[in-house]
Amino acid sequence: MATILRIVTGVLAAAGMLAVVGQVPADEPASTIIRPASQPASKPFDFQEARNVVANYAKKAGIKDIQPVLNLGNNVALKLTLIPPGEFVMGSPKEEQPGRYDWEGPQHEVVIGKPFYMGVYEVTQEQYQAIMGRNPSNFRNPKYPVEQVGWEDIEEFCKKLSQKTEKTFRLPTEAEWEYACRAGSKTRYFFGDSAETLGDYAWHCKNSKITTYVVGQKNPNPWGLYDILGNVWEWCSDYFASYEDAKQTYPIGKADKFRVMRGGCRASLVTYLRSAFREGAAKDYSVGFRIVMEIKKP
Ligand SMILES: [Ca+2]
Repeated sequence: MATILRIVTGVLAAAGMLAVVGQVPADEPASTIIRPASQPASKPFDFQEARNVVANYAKKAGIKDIQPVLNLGNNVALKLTLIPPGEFVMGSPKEEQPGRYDWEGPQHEVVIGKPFYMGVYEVTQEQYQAIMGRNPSNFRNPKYPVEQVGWEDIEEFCKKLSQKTEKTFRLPTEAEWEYACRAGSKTRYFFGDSAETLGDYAWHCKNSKITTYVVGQKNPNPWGLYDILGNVWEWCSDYFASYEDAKQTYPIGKADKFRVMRGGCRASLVTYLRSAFREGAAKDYSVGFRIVMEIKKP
């Protein structure tokens, strides 16, 4: 994986495309923005505390459904959870060694101005089959995450899913993904700095026997997201780009054919499962994904 990223970064540098452009900021009132990033680094965001933050935000914003479940037909469900808006510090500090790459920095404050729903699990094979009528995965089980999926396949998946449900589905931006993964933590992993307990939360090279697993078997992060680290890599909507000159509100990578994927996978080193770790690959590279459902008017 690191080889892929080095190639990507080299191409970007050669093309002079290391800048990051920002999207138009939302006009979300500042009063609705919570600041989980203010949690001290030594105290990762607690699960109950996170639930309270979500419940309080939902009440204030008039959002009735914190964990909607959509029916995709044939007894296939899609469960999502509310991620409230907030601010966080994206990227890792230079001292986050071993395994840190320069493109994880510089750290920068990011505002996620709007709430969104995110898939509680990676998209599974039965969900993908229900929407796309096909299943490209190598490790086959309806409840395993779908893999062997390219970035453009997901565009098609989101379009079809949006049409079927009359909602708006898309990939998370890289900033949304890291914000959701960190869940208020500033530590290497959302549960702390040590990889000793990583196996309680994630499938990775040391415990997976290199296969994928039924989603949701490990402990979730404080927002209630399962397998956000490990199992399968998760595509983000962004192009792979440097954080230099990154805009702070709704950052999104500058156009190029390489896209970002996050979270590491069943075969990854533990350092690849750090919250700040970034990987880039061509759009037809085959991994997995997790989706976002937009909230129009919170
Ligand atoms: Ca994952």
